Amino acid sequence: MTSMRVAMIGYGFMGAAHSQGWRVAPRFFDLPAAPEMGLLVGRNGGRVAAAAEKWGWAETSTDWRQAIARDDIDVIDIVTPGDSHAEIAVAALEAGKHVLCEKPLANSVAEAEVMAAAAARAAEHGVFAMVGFTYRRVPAVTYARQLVASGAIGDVRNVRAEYLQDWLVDETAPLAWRLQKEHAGSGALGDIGAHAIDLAQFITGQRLTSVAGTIDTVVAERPLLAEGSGLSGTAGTGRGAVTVDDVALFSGRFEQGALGAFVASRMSTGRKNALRIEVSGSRGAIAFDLEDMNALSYYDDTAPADRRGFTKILVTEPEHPYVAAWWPAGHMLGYEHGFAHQAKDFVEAIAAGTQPTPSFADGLQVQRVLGSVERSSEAAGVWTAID
Ligand code: SOE
Repeated sequence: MTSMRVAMIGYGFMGAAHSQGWRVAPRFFDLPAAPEMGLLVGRNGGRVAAAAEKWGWAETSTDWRQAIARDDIDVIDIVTPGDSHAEIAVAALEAGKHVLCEKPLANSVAEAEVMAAAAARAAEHGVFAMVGFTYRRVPAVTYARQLVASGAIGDVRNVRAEYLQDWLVDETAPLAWRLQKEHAGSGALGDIGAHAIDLAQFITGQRLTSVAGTIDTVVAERPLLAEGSGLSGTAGTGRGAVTVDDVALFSGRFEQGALGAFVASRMSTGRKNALRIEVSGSRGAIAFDLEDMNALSYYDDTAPADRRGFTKILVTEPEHPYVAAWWPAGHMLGYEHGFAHQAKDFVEAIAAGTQPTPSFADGLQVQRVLGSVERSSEAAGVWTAID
């Protein structure tokens, strides 16, 4: 079997999740090529060495350009903050490396356009890029898309999608990079709202064509970060401005006419990682909640009236997407399995010489939705077309 040697740039929270995906996927799925955890890259040599030791990467480097220049690297996996996605991804694609890039694709529509153009050029030479909207690979979510496509809920009439977290309710939580526009691009909107947008479009099979919304920063200033990254850390001395949104609310119009209501919030007290979606159709409905991720609720409006009601389907049967590779029926899967499914799907597509999904063009389209929500908010919530 051929091997596919991966260099991962970045080693924070998403680095741990991707490492788990690369490690586990070839052990549970029969893959056409074996992903190898070749090289872990980060700016701090000591820290990157410790992360590589912990997660099982063979080598380390402090220079992503050297990683891209190496002949023995096939895949560049980007798990850095959004401010470096474009530069790394474009350089990697131009060097002939396949790319997996964390979401949102970029910090702006302009950057995402450059990335999607580079991906389109590379694809002509059999070099492919994918953006990591991992929740598509939660079995219940993939199954929800299959149900909707099979006509089980009829025509989509209405969508409600929300991604709720509460890690910023605490006003003393420090100013991590996710709260700084120059690093993260946007706040709740881009970080978690992007997932809700992707999920809504993925499950319905329809794109949003226009949006109207408002974004809000609830806590305008926070203590500077002394130590830590990602979602947590210890506060140091001094304070700094929060330059991204804490909450984003918007309406969206889908291409076949249905309206959607979206919420992305890091201020939803008590909600830790609640990515929820409900799709109501002319013959039924489906509902999913990431905090109960092994289940999908299904309502069949064609059932006899005295037997109607949301049925909680445990998506843990071997017939369900991805599940057969894991445990016997009813033995639950968790957050990290999505990253193994992502690695599996990526390797399979690359080995077959086909475009993995979601592509950078898909990532660009989500970025355009995010940009349109921001423009709508600046224009007092006016309906704004997605370019
Ligand atoms: C933080 O809000 C975060 O880690 C996101 O960045 C991830 O995309 C999401 O999966 C979990 O929450």
